[in-house]
Amino acid sequence: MTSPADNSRLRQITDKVEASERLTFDDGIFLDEHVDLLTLGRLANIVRERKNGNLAFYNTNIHLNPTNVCVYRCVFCAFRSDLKAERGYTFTDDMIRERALEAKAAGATEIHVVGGLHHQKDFDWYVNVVRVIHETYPEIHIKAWTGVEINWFGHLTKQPYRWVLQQLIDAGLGSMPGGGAEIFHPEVRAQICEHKADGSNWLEIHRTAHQLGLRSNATMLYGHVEKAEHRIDHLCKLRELQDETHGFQTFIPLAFHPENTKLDYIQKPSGMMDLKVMAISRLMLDNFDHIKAYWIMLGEKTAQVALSFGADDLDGTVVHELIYHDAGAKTPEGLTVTQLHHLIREAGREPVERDTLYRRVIRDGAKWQIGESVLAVNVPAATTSR
Ligand code: V47
Ligand code: SF4
Repeated sequence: MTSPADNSRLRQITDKVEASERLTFDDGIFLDEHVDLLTLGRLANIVRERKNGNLAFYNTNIHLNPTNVCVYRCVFCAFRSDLKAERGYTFTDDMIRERALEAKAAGATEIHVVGGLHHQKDFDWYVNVVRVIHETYPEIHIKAWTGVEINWFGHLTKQPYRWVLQQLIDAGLGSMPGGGAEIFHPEVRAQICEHKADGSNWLEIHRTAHQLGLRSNATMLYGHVEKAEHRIDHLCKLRELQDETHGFQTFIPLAFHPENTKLDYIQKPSGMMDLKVMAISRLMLDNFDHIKAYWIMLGEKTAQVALSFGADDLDGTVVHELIYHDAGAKTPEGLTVTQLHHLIREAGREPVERDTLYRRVIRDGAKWQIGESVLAVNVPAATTSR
């Protein structure tokens, strides 16, 4: 970036960031197309430290993907299976119980549940997954079913989203994960996942969840066929809904992993792109408290650096991850708390274990209890400001 016009534009944007003013769609495009990575990182770090000081959050969690059988054929997905394929699997109640007991023994505070949309399972089967976990380990927070799954349940039951969500809440649902958002723009959705819930359905489902008192996360899948304008449009749509409901907790940019997918001719996003998307997300989503560097997807090294490029959360111990590992992720399937602490401390941040709702976890081995909200705590000043 060398022209005087570009320099003056960057000055205006820097002034806005320093004054906590909102960036426009055009500012986002300018940042994406004209600003170098270190400048993006410096700006994003201002917002990151303003919101979360020097803290970096993680949780003790476990994943459950109860089936990989899916009626949809998203071209970026290596996880799904056809109904009759040999690799298709579906958990029984006993297997679900076993996973919940494993979570209990590990002292997990959260179970993250997502899967395929099985051709032959009715809505009660999905409600039952939540109920079995809840009955086996009532203390665990169940973060389950993406907007795409809720949309499918609406289709199965012919009932409104509000009704579907209420049944799941009654069975023990605690919040919703952010998956299924991909890229909202119809031009992109038509190329990568044309049949599943569209962007407006996804947003409507999260709006309804927030109105019912559920918190949820949001994601964006990048590094495939989308362009800067689609990514910035996606972020602006999330920001608009957050203005209305304040129900989103965390935003998670998800880097596309091409291996074993129909898009395997596309190169995996570079470390430069991962950090750029992280930083721009932090800058555009001024009303989101947290930005997550999902280490499973980024790799531990990039996730660690991302803690200075806008991110304040690494997700968790994550045992039994399949979606990224089926798509070629080389990261381990889980990290210990000691390893997470080491990653965070080496990055110059202070590790804090949180629960799904961003309250401090007070822990004695596998025994734990919930403390106050992390944002209610005096956020310590960072020493790493650049
Ligand atoms: O919606 C699927 C993505 C998502 C691939 O809420 C892929 O805390 C890259 O949403 N390459 C599911 N991405 C995972 C998800 C998530 C992950 C971590 C934390 C949270 C949270 C949510 O994974 C899907 C899709 O966007 N995905 N296949 C792939 N080959
Ligand atoms: Fe099915 Fe989800 Fe994979 Fe799409 S991303 S094919 S909905 S499992």
